[in-house]
Amino acid sequence: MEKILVIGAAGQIGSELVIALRQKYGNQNVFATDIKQAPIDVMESGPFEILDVMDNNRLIHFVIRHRITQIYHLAAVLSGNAEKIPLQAWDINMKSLMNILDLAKEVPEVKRIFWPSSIAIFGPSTPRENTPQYTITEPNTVYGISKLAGERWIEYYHNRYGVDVRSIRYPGLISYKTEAGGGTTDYAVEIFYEAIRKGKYECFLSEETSLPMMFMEDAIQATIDLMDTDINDLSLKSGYNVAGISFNPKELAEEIKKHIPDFEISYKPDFRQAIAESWPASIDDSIAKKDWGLNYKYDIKGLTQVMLDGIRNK
Ligand code: AKB
Repeated sequence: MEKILVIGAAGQIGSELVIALRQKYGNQNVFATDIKQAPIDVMESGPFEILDVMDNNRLIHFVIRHRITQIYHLAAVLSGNAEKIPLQAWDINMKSLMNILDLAKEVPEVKRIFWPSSIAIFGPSTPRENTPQYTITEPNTVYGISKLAGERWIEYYHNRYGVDVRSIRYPGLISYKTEAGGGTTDYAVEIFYEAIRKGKYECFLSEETSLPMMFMEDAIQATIDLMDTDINDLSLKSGYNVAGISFNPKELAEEIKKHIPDFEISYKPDFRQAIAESWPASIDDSIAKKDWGLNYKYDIKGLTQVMLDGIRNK
């Protein structure tokens, strides 16, 4: 029987992944942890504990005590926030990953790990359209550097110690349950809240800045599908390109206007504009489709409808 540890259960991905994993593996078999309180349903539908992934001793004890077999390590400082505290962000993003990798090497019961990578591993010298899986990767953000280094480390641990770590290069993730924090793609979440609260939004990216995005339900399904795949079918031992759908702030605003005709958007690009311009506008995800059957349910129209309904219901 699988016993699953989710680190970062209060975050944007974690708060939805915990619920999906509990539906699949049973509430009592999915241990949600974070350094802060998580949404009520995460804390009440199964075990929840405050746990700091940087505290190696407690982490190992936790894993042994609960006979953990799979770890989803989702805690990270995202791109925008990381630029404000570069060394601290590097430390948190890398040390936490190394703690998990070393633990998996030492504790044979831990059979499989998920660690998110990001489109941030690409940089200004990467081809921006239909970015291939293998291409130039020269990130110029601390977050991107840490994700690229992480990808190299997970492959190294696989080849050297047989540790099974799986990873997706997530595009921007769009969801309404837990607000994202500190990312460059977060405009695509904030815009919906502001559209409903104020009827207008001042965007920190310029109108033509296209980025790949994905609705959270599709991201959760992709994560679970990748983790369910037989390792022999996975041709990559690092992060898989995942495309989602590409659009720019102007196109998203047009879609919102179909539901809220008076919605107004204005543009005031800040430091995140340069980060966005260094990332792909669209992605080639053919290897993920071939290896583990990646597919999507949501386009820009579908996710706009669900975001507006979801935030209104909240
Ligand atoms: C960010 O904007 O930092 C993240 C990401 C693309 O990894 N959403």
